[in-house]
Amino acid sequence: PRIITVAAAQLGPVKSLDTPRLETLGRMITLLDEAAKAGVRLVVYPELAFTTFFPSHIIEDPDKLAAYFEPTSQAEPYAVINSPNVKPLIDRANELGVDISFGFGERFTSEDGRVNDFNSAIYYSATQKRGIAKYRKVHLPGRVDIDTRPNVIQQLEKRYFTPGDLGFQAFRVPDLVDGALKAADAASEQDLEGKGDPIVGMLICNDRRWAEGWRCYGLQGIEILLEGYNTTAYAPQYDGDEEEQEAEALFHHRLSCQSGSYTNACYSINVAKAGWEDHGKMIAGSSIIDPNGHIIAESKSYEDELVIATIDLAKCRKGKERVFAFGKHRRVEHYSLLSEQ
Ligand code: CDT
Repeated sequence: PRIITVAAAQLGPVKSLDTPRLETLGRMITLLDEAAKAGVRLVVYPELAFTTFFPSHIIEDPDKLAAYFEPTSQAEPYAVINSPNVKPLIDRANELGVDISFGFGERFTSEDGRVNDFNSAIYYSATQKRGIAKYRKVHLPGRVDIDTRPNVIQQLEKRYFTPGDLGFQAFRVPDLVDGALKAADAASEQDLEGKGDPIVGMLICNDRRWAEGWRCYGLQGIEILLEGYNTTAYAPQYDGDEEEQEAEALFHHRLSCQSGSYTNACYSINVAKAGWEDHGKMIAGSSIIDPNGHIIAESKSYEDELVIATIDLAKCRKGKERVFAFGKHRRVEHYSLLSEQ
């Protein structure tokens, strides 16, 4: 059977713009070690995992901003794995034979020399010893201009990043599921190749609130959706007191992830960077959600914490073959508005 033990590696705060990169990396490696001991085969880290949530800071000096990005290029799209800021994590994943996925600031140089910054995530296969998929955040929240109101928490993703240009490309992950039975268990109608290697996709934070991305993955037969986030718990510019705001933020986070998992009949692994960073507090609520939309494991702290579940991909079948059998029930003739402005 296609049964895998997976983990959301929630990170507590990465306190400030100056927090040493190797300190955070060490915390990530500790979580990876613990996960391997628990028999986990895939560990998912948050959005912009290696640094504080720098889009909430005003960084005007380009040289200072560069410190929060890792270089990649057309020739070396996964160069991030060789960065001294990242490589020790990759080396440990290789030693342990555990796949990892993480978010990072990507500074990409095209063949013609143009440079674009993206809010990205990759999937690294420890058996293949290479990055096998990349995603660039499509829905960038916030603003380009600095918010000049007093005491606001800045959200400058539109200033620091270009919207993702890779779309929502699902991919197969080799070697994650053991056993000859995997072909017989191929879970989705789209799985005509019968390989049985899990069909996986990635979203980043704000993307999880948009049904369109989930559905693009759903249409590709996705079985596991990986999503990391940094979500402000409360801010002076929002309505309600601090407790109310945080409860609402957590409610909308759960609502989005549970709904996306249910309506696309897939598991989702949702991973926070949580707690108090210098710019403010972020929600926790890291979770693993099943294809019926139920939360099967959830974090209990705002600190570094592993959220582990053993998932059975056959459970994606019910939704994919019944209520959300897209080929049978969708009415695309009425959906043209979705691709118009
Ligand atoms: N990092 C990120 O995308 N944060 C946004 C904040 C938007 S304000 C609700 C999020 O959707 O969580």
